[in-house]
Amino acid sequence: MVQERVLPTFSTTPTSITRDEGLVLYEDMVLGRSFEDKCAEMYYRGKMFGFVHLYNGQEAVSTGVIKSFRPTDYVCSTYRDHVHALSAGVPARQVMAELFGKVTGCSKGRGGSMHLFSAEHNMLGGYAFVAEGIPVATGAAFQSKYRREALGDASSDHVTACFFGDGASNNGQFFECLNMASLWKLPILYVVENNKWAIGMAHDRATSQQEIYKKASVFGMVGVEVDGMDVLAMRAVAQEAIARARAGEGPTLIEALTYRFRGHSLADPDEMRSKPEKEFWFARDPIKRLAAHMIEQSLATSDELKAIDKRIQAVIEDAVQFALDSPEPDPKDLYRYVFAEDE
Ligand SMILES: Cc1ncc(C[n+]2csc(CCOP(=O)(O)OP(=O)(O)O)c2C)c(N)n1
Ligand SMILES: [Mg+2]
Repeated sequence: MVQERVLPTFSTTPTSITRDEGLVLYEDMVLGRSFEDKCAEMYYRGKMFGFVHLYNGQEAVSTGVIKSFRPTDYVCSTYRDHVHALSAGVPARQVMAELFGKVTGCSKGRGGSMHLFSAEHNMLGGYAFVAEGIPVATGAAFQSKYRREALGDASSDHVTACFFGDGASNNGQFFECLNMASLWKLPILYVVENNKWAIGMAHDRATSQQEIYKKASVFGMVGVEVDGMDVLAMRAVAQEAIARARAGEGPTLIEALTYRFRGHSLADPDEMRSKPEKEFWFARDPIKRLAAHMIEQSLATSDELKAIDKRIQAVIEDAVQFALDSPEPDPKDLYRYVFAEDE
């Protein structure tokens, strides 16, 4: 069993939330979880092809960061990208249709599960290659700064969030990009979702310095460790990092300690991880934790939360129906979108 790291000392104390803020966070996490539970069902019913990687258990990371963003900020993900896209505002219909390979999908049916894009929602993509999104996100942060400082566009104060895994943090692109981002004080959050595993490779067997956030220090960057199963802690750390980025004070490396509740992909029988390890993390389910907090603090009743669950279920059913009813891409359009088209 992978030794559990003692859950972190926060650099930031989670701030209290209002009822409305709590409901937004709750709804977003329920959307992510329910959407993906439905993905598993549709995958096993043969509606999706290729690999499908689910995010169950990690929702607090996406929600805590992206719901602290403005709609004009940028999000960059990995192949485990459905929930980041949903948090960024890509409609469930468009994400489901993309997973079905339909022309109405956010990547017009060309990308599938691992390649969700939406220019409209500043979703810079899911990427199948490990660590491939890190340079893309770093470039997005660079352009925000360049527009503002070199081209004099004062409105260009956008922040980028770059999500990737513990496995990706051993890739060379991670180190190269952190170096540049710190040197140029780029407005970016590097969010490592440390779920302890890279497919079947345990983090402690692959990584010399296991506390990934400490790697920020060699670049003179702020690095923080946060409980990635606690959306309020995620939100507090994200808000602080976003404020720093927007103020021109540069990047932050955030290591979120989290866990995926399912196998690496829907094709993985998930036999590598021990039962006690899984149980340790299942008990920290971020959705149940926020629900308990909201009820305890009298921010919402159990019935109100159940009503949200029900409403989201209807959104998911609608997304599935939309995806089923949508057409496949036309073979005559095979070469479309390879190059930019004239307006
Ligand atoms: C460059 C590259 N090498 C290897 C792979 C095969 N691969 C796919 S996912 C994965 C594990 C990555 O683990 P991590 O970064 O921790 O992300 P997680 O799946 O845990 O979210 C590997 C090695 C790949 N897709 N790209
Ligand atoms: Mg991992």
